[in-house]
Amino acid sequence: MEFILVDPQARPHVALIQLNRPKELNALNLQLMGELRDTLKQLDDDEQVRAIIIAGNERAFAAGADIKQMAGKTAIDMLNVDQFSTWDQIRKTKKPIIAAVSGFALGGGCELAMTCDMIVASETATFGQPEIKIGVMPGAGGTQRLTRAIGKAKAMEMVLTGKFMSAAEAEKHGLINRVVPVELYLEEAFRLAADVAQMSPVAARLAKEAVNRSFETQLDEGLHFERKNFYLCFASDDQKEGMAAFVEKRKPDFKGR
Ligand code: DAK
Repeated sequence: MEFILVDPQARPHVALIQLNRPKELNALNLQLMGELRDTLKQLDDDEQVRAIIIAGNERAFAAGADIKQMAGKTAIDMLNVDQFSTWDQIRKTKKPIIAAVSGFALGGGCELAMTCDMIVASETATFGQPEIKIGVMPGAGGTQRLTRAIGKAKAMEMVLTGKFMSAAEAEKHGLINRVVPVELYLEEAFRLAADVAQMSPVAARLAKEAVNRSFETQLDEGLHFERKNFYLCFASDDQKEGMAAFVEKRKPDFKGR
């Protein structure tokens, strides 16, 4: 891996992926995205991993897709590269993913954070979809996920003017989970990941699937999907363990079975 650092057991059951192109503010070139896709697939298949954190560095989570790499491309070049398979792989990751964002999360960087399941930000985090300023528009979910997260008016303003949103505003509008001082943001992401990693991995997977389904279906169908996943939890040893532990007044020991 050239542009990504991976620690599969940064904390018990928690993996850390760090985007690592600091000089380019972690601009997401095709190689980096390919490495991220392959790493997520590996971690998703690793039974020891129960939660994944994606972070950049203090100055930048990611300042967007690599403009220098895209500048000369034609529509057919973009089509043939089929970057969407990479983004789809990220979206299909079954384990919970937390974005730990400090500094710039712009364009594809903001979209990457929004593709994750939760976002912990430092006070210096800045979110934006500034593609309009370079003559294009969001291409990896920005118009859809941002709108669902913060509503039409604010999303429209960000997408049409390229204006950035501070971490405090992003928290106020429900784009992110929480804001903490910059020296604590990674630790806070680890804390949240550890909370998730203590739970049943089976239940976490099924619950993540069900929450995500709510973005794609009518209420009726979503409730039906939720119910099926709820029943499926009862096929797991973890359900037996979780409920037995409650009755016996002890901590559950979930195995992901
Ligand atoms: N691409 C390439 N290089 C970048 C970059 C980017 N997005 N952002 C920053 N850099 C590079 C700069 O060129 C500079 O490199 P040198 O000139 O030193 O070689 C270095 O990082 C430091 O940046 P600055 O000198 O500009 O630093 P400043 O602090 O002055 O400014 C900034 C920071 C973040 C405000 C500024 O760098 C900036 O505006 N960056 C561009 C932000 C942007 O427009 N992002 C959106 C890009 S378009 C798709 C999926 C995704 C996408 C499209 C399609 N498919 C699935 C099909 C996404 C598109 C985008 O993200």
